[in-house]
Amino acid sequence: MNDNLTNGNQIQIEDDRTGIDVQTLKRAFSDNLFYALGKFPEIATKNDFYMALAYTVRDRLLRRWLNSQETYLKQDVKIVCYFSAEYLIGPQLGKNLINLAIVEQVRQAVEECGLNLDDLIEQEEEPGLGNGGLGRLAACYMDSMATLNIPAIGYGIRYEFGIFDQEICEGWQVEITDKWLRYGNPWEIPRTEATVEVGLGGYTESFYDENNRYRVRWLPDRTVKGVPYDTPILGYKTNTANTLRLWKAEAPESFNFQAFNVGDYYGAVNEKTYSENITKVLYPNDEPIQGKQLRLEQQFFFVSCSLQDMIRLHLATQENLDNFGELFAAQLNDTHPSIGVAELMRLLMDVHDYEWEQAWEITQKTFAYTNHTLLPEALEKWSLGLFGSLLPRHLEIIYEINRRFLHEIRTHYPNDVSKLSNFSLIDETGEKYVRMAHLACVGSHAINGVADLHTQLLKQDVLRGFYELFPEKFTNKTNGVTPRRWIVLSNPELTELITSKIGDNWITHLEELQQLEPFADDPNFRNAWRQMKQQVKTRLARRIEKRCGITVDPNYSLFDIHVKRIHEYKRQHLNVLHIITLYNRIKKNPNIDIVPRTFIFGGKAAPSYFMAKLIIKLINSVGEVVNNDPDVRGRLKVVFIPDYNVTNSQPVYPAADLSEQISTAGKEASGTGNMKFSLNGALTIGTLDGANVEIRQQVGEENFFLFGLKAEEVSQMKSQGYNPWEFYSSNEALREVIDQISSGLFSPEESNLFKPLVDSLLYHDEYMLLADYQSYIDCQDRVSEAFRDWDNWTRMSILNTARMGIFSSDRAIREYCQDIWNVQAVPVKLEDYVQAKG
Ligand code: OX2
Repeated sequence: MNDNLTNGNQIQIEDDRTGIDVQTLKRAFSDNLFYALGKFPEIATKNDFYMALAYTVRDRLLRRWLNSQETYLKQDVKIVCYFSAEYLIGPQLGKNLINLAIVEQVRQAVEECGLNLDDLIEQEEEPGLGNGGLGRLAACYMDSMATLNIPAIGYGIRYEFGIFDQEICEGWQVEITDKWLRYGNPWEIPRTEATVEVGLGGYTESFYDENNRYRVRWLPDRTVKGVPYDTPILGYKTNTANTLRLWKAEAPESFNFQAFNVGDYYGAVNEKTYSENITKVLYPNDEPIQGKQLRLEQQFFFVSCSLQDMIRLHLATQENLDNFGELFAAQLNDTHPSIGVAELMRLLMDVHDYEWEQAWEITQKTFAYTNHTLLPEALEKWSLGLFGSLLPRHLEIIYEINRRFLHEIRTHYPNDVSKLSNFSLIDETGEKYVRMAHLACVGSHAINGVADLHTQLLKQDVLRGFYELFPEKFTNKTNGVTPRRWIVLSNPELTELITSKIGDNWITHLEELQQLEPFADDPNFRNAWRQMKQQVKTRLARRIEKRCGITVDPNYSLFDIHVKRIHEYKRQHLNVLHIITLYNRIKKNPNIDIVPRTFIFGGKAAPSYFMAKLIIKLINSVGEVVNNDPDVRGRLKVVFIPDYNVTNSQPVYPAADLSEQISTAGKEASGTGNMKFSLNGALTIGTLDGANVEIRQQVGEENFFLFGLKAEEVSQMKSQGYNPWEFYSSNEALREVIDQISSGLFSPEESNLFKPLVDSLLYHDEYMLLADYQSYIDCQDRVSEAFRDWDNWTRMSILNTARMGIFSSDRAIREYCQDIWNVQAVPVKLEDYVQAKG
């Protein structure tokens, strides 16, 4: 018998429950199936097996998780608190197996039970708690912080329904509610003991305290309970496991009791529903959010819960909050959590008795703000009426912040009254609004953009005034992605090939991919690279066949991939104009020598974004015609992969030959999909936008397909009065394509179907597709020519991977730690847990 089991007061790192040899894993797996799920193998569903395996893996990271928390608590270390309304962490099982370095043992263990590991991994339903890039960035950063042993807590919202699932019916997007919690979530643990209360509505009153000091208190007319659900975020081959703490809203008991006492049972239940609505559903972005009271409630709810939680943690070891900003660095992931500035001020002054000046110093020291967009419609502002009725105390605090801030402005610019309205936290140009970006800028000690160009444009344009006022607050932090998920997990074939040449240190030191460069000239390596690419393309081709019923050719066809949210500025429809252009060339000359291409799209449109949904329909309609035209002979294929999410994206990035990054210059803040593609050896066709600029610098101009107007040319052309019609009338090929769309060639059953799209291009063309059309087509022709020379294409592909190392999220996190957070790594020791006696 195992000695550890008889040693009653110790739970060991590895024992019969947590060992990582095949036999122990097998035993733990069947134990979990029986004891946690109540099933025998004979009656278990695939999901039962998945759950049993998930628990088995979770058991093996709990030790690291608890030791990490204990280490942070005991050592007074500075902790990063990442405030984000969105996290797109993706499926957890595969990632945790890799980080624990137990993939092979577990594969064998489940095989010996007659199961297949990949099938079980596929079974997991991912938490879709985000819209796109911003939420996925938060997830990559959580992974990197854990891997780098940076103490961190990710704070956010546990939406009951995440981003909708997308189905495609007759070419249209249909939204289905995302019931991700339906079968339970084995990765989270509720921590009901850390529940907090959050107030909403009501009024404020002033009073004099026992020391005769003027004070204000907030008397909310509702309170909601915030219950934390924790998910461990384990780093790669390290003992650090940080916490993702997501808050769920619940009704406070007291409400129910009151109502029960007066016999109002239904009223009580109603109140409960009302409270729980706060964390019911994620707002799909890209639609104006203004006026959505529930959205403001969500933001305030999770921020208040999180700040109260931090204060509780702090006071567990510290006497007071004087050094709060020395022990916490709170990063605002866009303006969504920026109400935190006012809430921390309130907590410090109204609850913990601080005076304004000291509270303000602590607040500014604590917060830093990341901006993720230049699009004016995405800059958050809340009407004063809504804001004041929900958060009366916070509005007062914001007024006071503003009063003091505008006083500084007056001293700084004594002769310029226009500055006051430009800087004010309150927009008074029409209906009055609170400007959340201004609040974030004033309340933070650091402000950053997410790519070089984006930060430059922030300084010149959107946040120009703030940059002039406090230039020292501004830095750039170019985004990054985690190589653990986006190479090791998504692309095992590439992982193996790289590791066979340069070892596996690149997984945590991505710059080491540079060592691949010399192999670009080695014909054997190029051969191996090409075979590897063929293999992953075949893998994707099989999925496409299964999911969409479309046969594509992984061997000779160029995989041209455009996956991301559907938005006019991202210009999926420019890609469509190219497809139709190629189609027309074939129709005119069916024997034309053309490089075969498979156009693969994926992405969700916000449910109320009419134009984006019409673009999805256009892609599918063009596909219908092109895919079924005998003249095409399979040389062009158009595929729309439904329900693009983290899970479905993982097989996509590795299979790309060409990555479409074709947003209008100046519109995409950074992009991160662009990085995932190029890291996996795709070549990019792109504009000088977002991080494309830096990607091109890194991989070399000769290994990047550049086209289109530059950001300053875009604004110049706009200011000179851009007329899309001129491009239409002077370009025959373009005119033909546009006319075909408007004549109903792709919508025979309803010839006017795409009229809104065509009209928008011909008469406004906000995103300058027509201006960039010819340059795009010419560039695509260069791509096709280049693809004919497979050997050189492969060389370029290798060089892309080899030179992309700086786009690791590890690099980004190191920069945040040094320049903004002033946080150090804290190694965690694995220790047996000795139970307290008695
Ligand atoms: C996105 C940006 O659009 C994208 O360019 C960027 O890569 C990503 O954030 C991560 O920084 N919502 N999503 C974004 O910005 C906002 C606002």
